[in-house]
Amino acid sequence: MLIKETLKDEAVGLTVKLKGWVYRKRVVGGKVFIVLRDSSGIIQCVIDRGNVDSKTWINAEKITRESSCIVEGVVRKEPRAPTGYEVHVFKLKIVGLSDWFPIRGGEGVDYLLDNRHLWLRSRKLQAIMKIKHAVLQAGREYFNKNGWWEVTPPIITGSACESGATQFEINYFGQKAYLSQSAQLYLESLIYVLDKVWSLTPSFRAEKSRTRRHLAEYWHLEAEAAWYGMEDMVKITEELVSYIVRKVLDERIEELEFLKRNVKFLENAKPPYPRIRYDDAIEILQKKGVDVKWGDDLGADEERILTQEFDKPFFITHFPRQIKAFYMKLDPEDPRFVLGFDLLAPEGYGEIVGGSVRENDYNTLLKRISEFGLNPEEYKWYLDLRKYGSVPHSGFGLGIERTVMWVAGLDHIRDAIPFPRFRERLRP
Ligand code: NSS
Repeated sequence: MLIKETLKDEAVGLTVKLKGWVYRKRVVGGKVFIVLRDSSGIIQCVIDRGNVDSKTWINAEKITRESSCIVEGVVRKEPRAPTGYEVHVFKLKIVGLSDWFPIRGGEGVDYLLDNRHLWLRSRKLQAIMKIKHAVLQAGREYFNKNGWWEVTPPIITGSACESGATQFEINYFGQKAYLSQSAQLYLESLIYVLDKVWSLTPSFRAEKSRTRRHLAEYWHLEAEAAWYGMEDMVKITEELVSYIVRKVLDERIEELEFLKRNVKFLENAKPPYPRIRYDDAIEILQKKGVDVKWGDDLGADEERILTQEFDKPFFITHFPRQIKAFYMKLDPEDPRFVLGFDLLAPEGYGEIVGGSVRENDYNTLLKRISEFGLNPEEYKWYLDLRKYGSVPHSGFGLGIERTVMWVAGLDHIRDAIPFPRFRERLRP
């Protein structure tokens, strides 16, 4: 039986057997109070010396925080208990007696990261992991319901997708290879077989600086479709994101409340999302006195300022070609720009999705590869796709942890993943 099943009036009077861990312990007179936790919740358990056999009483006195145990008792209503109900215990069995638990409350960020394998047990991280579960399920569901094929691109790659500066190089049987930054190039090959494809994979970025929104390893939800133009893909993006938000609101409201998340902006995240061009973004920033000029890339600070203008997610489109990747299609109406789009989450969060129309002309793509100083040899296979039945197409990538960070209202991306990877931190 799970704890949450005992937290209701119908359970009162029932004899239950619960398996879990000691979240808190208190001894008052002849009674031991344990707050027991499992994946579903917490409940107070009372062991009264006068009502239990000596073995259970010895166990109650001995048991420590984070010990695993099996409790048997009767459920009672108790308004003073943390979750309104408690178990009057008649039997307590210790399964794994815990050493003195090194996390007591009030520890600093680095200490908690060093003890991440234990800190995961906190109710905060538990709530976030449940929200992440809903985000992942929603992504799956959205694509499945709408006729997209799930595919499994490789993680070890021979051709970079995004900036060379953030590539993790690996030794592949004596050859240079990379950990994937994005499945995109492979998804592009797969649309020739399946029209509309998506994947969920880890992506790797050797980000040199430590920021609140960059991980070295993150989960990437990507989609790619033949025949789709800019407008089509922007639409899919807003449908997907609003579907994710809706599912989290429907299924994980308790966790959002536990995290004290103000859900006003989430409730508001229904399509259509506003669209501005890069040029408009620069103008807004300059009007607000930000020191940016046309052609600058928009960083976290600029994005945060832009988000103040919107009360829901919004798109920035049509970026200058030199600040975006080689594969983006040049705008036929003005080739200084690419047909690319970013989706920014409100409330200061900023970019959660990056997408574009892809260059589908062989010669233009070859030129762009050279323009970016990349080696056409590495991209021969990718260029082939423009030789054998080339097709207009587009796609995007959504950062799962960036999305969780926004939806759950976190101030740092590290808590959106159980074991965050940064430069200078590899264990646990
Ligand atoms: O670099 S992106 O903006 N775009 C791509 O990788 C495309 N090749 C995706 C595609 O079109 N299939 O990354 C996409 C998203 C971005 O919007 C973030 O939400 C997330 O991936 N992202 C990250 N999350 C966490 N940490 C890091 N370092 C990171 N980099 C990107």
